[in-house]
Amino acid sequence: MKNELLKRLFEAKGEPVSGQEIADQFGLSRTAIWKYVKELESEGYEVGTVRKKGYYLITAPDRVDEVNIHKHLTANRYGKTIRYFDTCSSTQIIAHEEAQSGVPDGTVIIADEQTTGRGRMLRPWSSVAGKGIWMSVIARPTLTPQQAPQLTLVAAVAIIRAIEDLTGIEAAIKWPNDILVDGKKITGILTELQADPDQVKAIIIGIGMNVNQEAADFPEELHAIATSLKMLTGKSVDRAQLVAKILGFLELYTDIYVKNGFSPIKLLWEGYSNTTGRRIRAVMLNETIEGVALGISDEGVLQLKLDDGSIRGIYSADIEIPN
Ligand code: BTX
Repeated sequence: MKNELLKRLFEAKGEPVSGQEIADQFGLSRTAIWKYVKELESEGYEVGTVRKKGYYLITAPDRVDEVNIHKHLTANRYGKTIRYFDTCSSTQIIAHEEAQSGVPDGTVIIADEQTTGRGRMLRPWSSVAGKGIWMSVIARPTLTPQQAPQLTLVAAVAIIRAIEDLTGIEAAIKWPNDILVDGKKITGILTELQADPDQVKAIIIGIGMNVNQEAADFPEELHAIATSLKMLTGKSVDRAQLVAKILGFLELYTDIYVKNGFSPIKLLWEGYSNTTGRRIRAVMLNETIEGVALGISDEGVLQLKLDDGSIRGIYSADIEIPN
């Protein structure tokens, strides 16, 4: 009910909304509606009252909840269902549980803060309250499990487009899952799979984006390697609007991938890649090799030309750029 009230306040764009009418419609008392208004105020919304006319919204806090995201959403499926948490362990963990319970394609789990956000190989992901986008999208595209890893690259392209559209910042992709600006990490992507041997059940696309942090919001060890949109532009960014943009591009590019294959995405991806054509070091679990990055294959596998002229396909690694 509180969400419904909020939705109406937003839709009225500052005009008064009659408490009496809402009360009648939902079979509640006016006092009940007043209590919901008080709850909204305690969450940071500023609500005004006009006698005999009702309530109107003065300001809304920068919250990445369903109502705020839906104000900007253009996607048809992605983001239609949103579960928002003020705080949670990891949206990725919750998304895995929700995916098992059969939620629809494009369901989003999003939190204002994560206490145990994680990256690849369970590395910690810094997810402070109120400053970033910490979300997991449950996608159910008709793909084989072999085609699933490319979704990390699809997501990277979608995120870069969203950042560019909203802020004008031109970010770059470091294969496979980092988005960088000026060599510092602004976004990490973690793609995980639930599948039968021949069919994808769900792909959980975890996106961690640094938006409104100041340098002091990052732990010491990240100062040299992380940045945020606010640190780059000096301006705060409306996180809900950015989430809606990411979801729009993510749906668009996922659909293109499913319908037309990876080639169109690969073209876009290579335009944004900061590794193609450069000498790089691929650090893998058991081995570290150096060579020139030639680009990616149609399977999203990084092609590395070694000094002896041979070409190696890299499926998973951390990439470093040697001095
Ligand atoms: P990754 O394994 O490529 O990167 C993890 C590394 O990035 C860490 O070891 C650390 O050095 C650095 N790092 C940690 N936090 C930050 C940060 N906020 N900004 C920049 N660098 C950082 C990348 O993994 C994938 C991250 C996905 C995070 C999302 S958030 C929503 C979802 N839920 C969840 O628990 N994970 C995903």
